[in-house]
Amino acid sequence: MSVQPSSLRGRPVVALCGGVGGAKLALGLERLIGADLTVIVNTGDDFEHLGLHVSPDIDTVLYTLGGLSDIERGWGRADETWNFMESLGGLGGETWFRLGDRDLAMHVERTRALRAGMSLTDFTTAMARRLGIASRILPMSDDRVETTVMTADGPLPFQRYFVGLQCAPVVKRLEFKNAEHAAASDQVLAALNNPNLAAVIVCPSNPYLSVDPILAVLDIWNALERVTAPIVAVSPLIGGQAVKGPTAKIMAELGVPADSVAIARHYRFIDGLIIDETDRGDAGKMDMPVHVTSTWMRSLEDRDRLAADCLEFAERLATADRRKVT
Ligand code: FO1
Repeated sequence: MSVQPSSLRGRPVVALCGGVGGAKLALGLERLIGADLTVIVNTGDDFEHLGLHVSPDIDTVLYTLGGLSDIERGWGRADETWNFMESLGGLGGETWFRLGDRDLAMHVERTRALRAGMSLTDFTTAMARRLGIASRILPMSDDRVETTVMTADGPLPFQRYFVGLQCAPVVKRLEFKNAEHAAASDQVLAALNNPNLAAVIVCPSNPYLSVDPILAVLDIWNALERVTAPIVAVSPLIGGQAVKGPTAKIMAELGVPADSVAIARHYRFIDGLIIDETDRGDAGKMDMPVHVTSTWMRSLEDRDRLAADCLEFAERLATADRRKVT
């Protein structure tokens, strides 16, 4: 496994994370620094489905770090069976959003806990502990924030757009309903306000669908503005394409070039960007320090190596007067 840079050892790190792509890096960070890591997860995708509270990105992070995830799909649990879905379909129920038999247990238990008055933060913390995860996994807020995709065909709730319509409608803009009123939890604020904080890592999640909802929570944005530790993002694009998901399609629809330069402009609050070797030619076009490495996480070793790269880059930014570093 990769080695953590010496000056950061034992110091806390915060990662901002969406679902599948981001969780891969969160796993590398968890393996590298364990209990020193806090992952703040997007909950703009959460919705009530079949009477259950579903938190897709939180579950993706929990299953990935807990070693239960389906590597191929990226979401849901490994060794899944679909008896519930098949039976539901047979009864004429809704099957457009698939809940596997094993996964169902999480949604049932979460719904029961929330209805009994437990916060999403406490529930997620309890599940992380149960799954043997050393890092803290925190929802961005315990208040509901609803990502709504404003499309050429009208407004769509996130999962209707993402799963139901397979991201086909043309995106005009995104709305994060209630984000300005949603409070960050005490745990999220404590992690970001920690004076010993070594780095904030923005995982290679979709900036528009998965990271922006986190930034739209005013408490989090304000806390990030006060952070003095380096804030480093990993571009989700490799050669103008995301490894998975609609990032490039959405950028094109929003009239933004699908490249790392646009990602750097979008993340105006960061101190440095990590881009893939394929995009090395973009490094000189950005007015911020850039680190070029392989960002494609195919193996566990790739996740470990990119996690170590993020921390090393943050360490260099903290000590090297934030000059251009490639
Ligand atoms: N993604 C799909 O493409 N199809 C599904 O049927 C689906 C079901 C699902 C159930 C639970 C869960 O935690 C995630 C699920 N996802 C599914 C993934 C999810 O829609 C997306 O990965 C995120 O919301 C985007 O980050």
